[in-house]
Amino acid sequence: MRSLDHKLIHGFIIVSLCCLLAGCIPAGDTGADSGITGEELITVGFSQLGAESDWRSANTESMKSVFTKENGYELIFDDAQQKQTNQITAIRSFIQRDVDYIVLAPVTEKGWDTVLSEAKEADIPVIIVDRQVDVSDESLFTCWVGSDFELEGKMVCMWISKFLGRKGIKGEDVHIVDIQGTLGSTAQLGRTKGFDHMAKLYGWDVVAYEQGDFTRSKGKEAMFKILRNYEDVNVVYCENDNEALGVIDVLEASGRKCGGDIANGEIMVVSFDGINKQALSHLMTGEISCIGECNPMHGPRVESVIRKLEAGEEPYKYQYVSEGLFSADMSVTSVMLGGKEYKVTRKP
Ligand code: GYE
Repeated sequence: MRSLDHKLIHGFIIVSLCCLLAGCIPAGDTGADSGITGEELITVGFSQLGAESDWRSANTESMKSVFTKENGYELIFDDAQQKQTNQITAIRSFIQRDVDYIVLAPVTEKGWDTVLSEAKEADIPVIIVDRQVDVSDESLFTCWVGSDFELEGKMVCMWISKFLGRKGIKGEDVHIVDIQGTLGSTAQLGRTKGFDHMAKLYGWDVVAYEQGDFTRSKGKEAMFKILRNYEDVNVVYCENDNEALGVIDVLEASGRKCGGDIANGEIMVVSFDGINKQALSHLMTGEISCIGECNPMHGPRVESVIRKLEAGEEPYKYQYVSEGLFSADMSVTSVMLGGKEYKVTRKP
């Protein structure tokens, strides 16, 4: 009996020593499936606002492909289905789980102060991606990565003006509608602001604003309403490609032709993104005249921010992605804004 005890104690000491020397890896966390050994995974909680468009799906994909175990990350992904309350709940659960970083793609700009203060109190850095947050204290988030939506809007409008100008069409003969994205989102606010600014500058007749919510179905509804209520619309400014697809469905079903020859009765459709395959094929055939590029591939950009933070460096607070225009018609090859030239290319 005594010698058995002895053996057990002996064995225990040997196992403990081996364990100490090996760095004592707790059971179930051997690093075997993490692809990296000896290093802990960085946990990232990502609150994605929804899945309303092809842009959004590409954006989600970009994030998921970067934040993998092989790359050293544990990603907790949450799809908020267009509801800010769901995003707030997700952020609170990330805080509870004590993630290393929170990444937020906010549905709209306002209403983030409280939950972001909670993240700050918990000492978790928050990286905002795509749309922005409108908070009273900018220290509530570490930095933001995304597009300049107002600039995108201005670029598309300048393209319209140059393109129609070459055909001898005057500003007052442009009867344009704006099919807006999700109201209160930075993409909508910026693209509408850019539109308003340029419409005024060129003396366009702004016939109506309708809500399109960045979706094909809402784009359809909006265009139905416009056709019912207004006769002379000749340009449709859609705040994304999915809306444009809905608009084209309705226009074609009503026997109208989509295209840039508005002097001969065509209706010109322009939009934003350049991701959806059908929209790109419409671009090639001219049903969509121009698309303002919007780049969704933010995964690597957010990751490089995290790398910087891990290295103790400070990332730039606002990181804008540079973008251009797409059109199959090459009569306009670039637009100039704020002293900078933005190129028009045939394809993304
Ligand atoms: O243009 C649209 C999406 O916020 C940039 O949201 C994003 C916009 C994008 O639904 O397709």
